[in-house]
Amino acid sequence: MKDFVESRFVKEVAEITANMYRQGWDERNGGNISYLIDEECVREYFPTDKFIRDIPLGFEADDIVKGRYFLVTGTGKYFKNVIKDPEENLGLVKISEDKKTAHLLWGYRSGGKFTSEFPAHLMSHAVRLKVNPSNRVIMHTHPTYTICMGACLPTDEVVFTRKLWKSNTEAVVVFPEGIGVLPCMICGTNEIGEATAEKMNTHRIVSWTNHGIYGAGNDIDEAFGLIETVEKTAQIYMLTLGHVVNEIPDEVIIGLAKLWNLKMMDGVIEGE
Ligand code: 2HA
Ligand code: ZN
Repeated sequence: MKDFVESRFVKEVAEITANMYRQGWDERNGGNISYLIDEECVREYFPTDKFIRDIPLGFEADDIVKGRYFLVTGTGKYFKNVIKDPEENLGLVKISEDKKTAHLLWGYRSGGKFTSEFPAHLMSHAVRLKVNPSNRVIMHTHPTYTICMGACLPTDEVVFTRKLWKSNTEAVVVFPEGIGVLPCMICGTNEIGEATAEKMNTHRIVSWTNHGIYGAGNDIDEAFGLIETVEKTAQIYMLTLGHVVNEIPDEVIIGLAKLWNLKMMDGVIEGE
């Protein structure tokens, strides 16, 4: 069997975590990623009925993730270190039949476990898979300007989305469904996981006020691309705050949505 460390899945996560660290988004153990891998891919590397150990999930996961495999960043692990030692900082788990346990197939070498946010990730995966069966990735990170922007605005997703769309012409094109916004909450709990997943019914990105962002995508590039576009836009917003002379007119935003045949989030642009 092939060596999982050499797989494209481990390489993709190792490269993106290093990249995100260099963006300055993932200080210390900040951020976490989970990546759904299809069984036929897992079979190239492992027998699918032999496990290293079991790790309780701490909640009962949705039926849709039962028996599925996730490559997940480890709790307390640093994004900057994944590329140096993937087997210590990542783990591959299979969700058990009773949906309460994760069977470990690979990784967390020194006895570690998945990120404390894994329940929140699984809840978001379940919702996104129902909306879009091709969704594979949930990504959480602490992008600086997005957090600044959240601190400066009311916790209102129409207001947040409008400010983003009015600051960068790419914004409405990349996330026409807008950004979901949660108030400041205690992270690592099932409550914030449920609230995030609820937003994921209608948005692929959710801002956690005073904390960071959650993004979903069909692959690593798509989830990252979504987050980096929000962050770039938030940077433009914060750097121009109080000085803006040329704000993107509503007609241009409507024109962009028409050009790309996009369904915009309701209530953000007047007259739409
Ligand atoms: O994994 O980012 O939200 C560390 C965190 C918690
Ligand atoms: Zn976080």
